[in-house]
Amino acid sequence: MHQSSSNIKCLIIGGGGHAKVLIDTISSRRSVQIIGILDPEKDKWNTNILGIPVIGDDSVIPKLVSQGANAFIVGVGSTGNNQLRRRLFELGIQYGLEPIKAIHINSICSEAIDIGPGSQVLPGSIINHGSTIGSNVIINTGSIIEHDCIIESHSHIATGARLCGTVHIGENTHIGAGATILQNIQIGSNVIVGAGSVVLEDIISNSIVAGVPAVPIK
Ligand code: JB3
Repeated sequence: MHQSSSNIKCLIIGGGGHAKVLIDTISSRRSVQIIGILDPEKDKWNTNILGIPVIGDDSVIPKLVSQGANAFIVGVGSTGNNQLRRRLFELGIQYGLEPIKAIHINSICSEAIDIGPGSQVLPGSIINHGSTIGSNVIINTGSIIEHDCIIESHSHIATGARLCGTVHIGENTHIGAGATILQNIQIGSNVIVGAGSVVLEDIISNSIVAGVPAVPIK
């Protein structure tokens, strides 16, 4: 595991499966030093994940800040539960940490896009011209965000999902693995789109849809 000597000393909040992909992603750029992982599971404390120590739970953040930690990223993927990811993002901000972006060196990002703080663009994903990504968004492995899409904060585009051109996704929304959203579709906030769904019509906020074509299931 490469350890950068960067002045950006980053904590990863959450130490499960997603955190491993995130460590690979951050390490691919070598511009950030990851100094530790925080996780409430005591059996992980004093172990390490890909060479990064698991230091304790979130209550140790103030001590780590006093020791030089100055940045963070949410390491929890939490499929379908973006409220937890949102809460952890707000926690890092409260403690005065800077949210870093994690953009894998083997992702393909147009130069004409905006990516907000704390957002994650994982290996093999593509973001095309004119798209805007909010804060604390996950663009997971191998997903495709076509031209002129808007993805609002705390949303998660899961592995292999595809957004065609000019799709709008609201806050805290989860687009399941392998789902396809056709062009110009508007999806609200707090929506879950089931894995493998094909979305042909707009979806209102606070709903769960699934299937081919996707229909409301709750
Ligand atoms: O499908 C893919 C490619 N990735 C999935 C990802 C999107 O979601 C992955 O396979 C998993 O389904 C899931 O990954 P995640 O979120 O890392 O899940 P898990 O492996 O269960 O780890 C979550 C970790 O977050 C656990 O170690 C929890 O203890 C920790 N956690 C939960 N609440 C927390 C908190 N950590 C901190 N620091 N604070 C919390 O409040």
